[in-house]
Amino acid sequence: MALEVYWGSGSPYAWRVLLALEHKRLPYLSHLLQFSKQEHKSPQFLKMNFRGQVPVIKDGDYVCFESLAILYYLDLKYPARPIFGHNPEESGTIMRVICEYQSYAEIEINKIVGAIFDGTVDPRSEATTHAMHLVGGEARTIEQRLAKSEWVVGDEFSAADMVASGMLVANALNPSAINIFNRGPAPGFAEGFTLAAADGGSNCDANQADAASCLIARLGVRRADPNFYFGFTVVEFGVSLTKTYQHISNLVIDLFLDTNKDGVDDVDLEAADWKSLDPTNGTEGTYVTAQFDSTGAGFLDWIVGGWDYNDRVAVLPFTDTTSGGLVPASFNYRLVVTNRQGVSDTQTGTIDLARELKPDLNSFGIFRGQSAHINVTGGNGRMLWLFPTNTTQRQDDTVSIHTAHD
Ligand SMILES: N[C@@H](CCC(=O)N[C@@H](CS)C(=O)NCC(=O)O)C(=O)O
Repeated sequence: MALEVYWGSGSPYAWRVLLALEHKRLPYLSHLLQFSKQEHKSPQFLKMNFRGQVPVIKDGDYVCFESLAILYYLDLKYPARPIFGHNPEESGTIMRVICEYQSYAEIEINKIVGAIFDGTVDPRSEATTHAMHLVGGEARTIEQRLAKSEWVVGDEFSAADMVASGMLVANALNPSAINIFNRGPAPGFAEGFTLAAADGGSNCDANQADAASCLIARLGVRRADPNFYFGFTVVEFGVSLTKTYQHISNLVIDLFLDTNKDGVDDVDLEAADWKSLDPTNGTEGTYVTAQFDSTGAGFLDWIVGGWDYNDRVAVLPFTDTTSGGLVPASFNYRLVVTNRQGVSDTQTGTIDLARELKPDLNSFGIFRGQSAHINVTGGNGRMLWLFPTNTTQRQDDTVSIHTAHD
């Protein structure tokens, strides 16, 4: 029998459980109780939870209430996509953050909520102001964590996010801003793009990321600042790979564009070692971009800078149609990355630059220990951020943006 969940609208405790069920992709039967009709005080409900509070779950004959207990039960009973960490240290930290939240934040939040909704406390009282200060302090500890990672603990959504998400609603009302924090040890660079596709290429899925043929991690796109390109209007592609390249000249990166979306490629944007593109005049070890039309006629575009040995990300510039290049505002693409061993990987997708997400800064340096607060306009979507000077494992990241179209 399907798992059943009893919940009430606007209850952050119930949200925790719904988030866990969704995250674990567990099918469930939803019972939305009406507080106004006192459905949570009915004799049937009180049999499940004598306190008359949501959430409650029923899994076969087993009934559980108290949101944190439910999360714990669900994780033990359905261990796939764990929410209490992958090892004792992660579990300890997740539980620590939850305990801190419950001991120091939740108790104060409930005083403020009481003041606003139930009228049990005077909103202007010293006690409420004091509670607000304490909650602000606790919120900052969570915010500091989120400045360094997309999730409250570690690299994944966990029970800590589910528990603290009630408090984070204020943050979620303004998710058009992102924080980037340089954890050190050196100054770093951040490069922001609109994500084109997050999955790997055709040769890999999430379970095969280590396969030799799985090269592509993500592709992003943006219009570059013309000041960086002598006034030319240039489209930059941000590419991240699953593996490091010893020298970027070991890679040939082709973006085949179907500009009129008729199923036939009409433009080849290529990034490769200059010598391989122009054996007579090209300099070996200099990485460049070039553009070719459907007849094979082409031109050298830009020298690619900014990469380092053993990186796995690159920013590739190509001049657009308004400055004499072949990149239009909208097209279907086939990204093909080929390494020196002749292994190649392919990703296909569609790009529409009218849907570009525009951060107020998309290319900047940031000192160790500093954070940058970046506002984004342009609508909803996902951004790809590349950190070329970071350690290779952490050179790319994605973030969801929700803004009104500007
Ligand atoms: N500690 C409980 C709190 C549950 C709770 O306070 N639920 C509220 C909704 S946010 C409720 O059902 N209130 C109805 C009542 O107490 O009469 C948990 O974590 O599940």
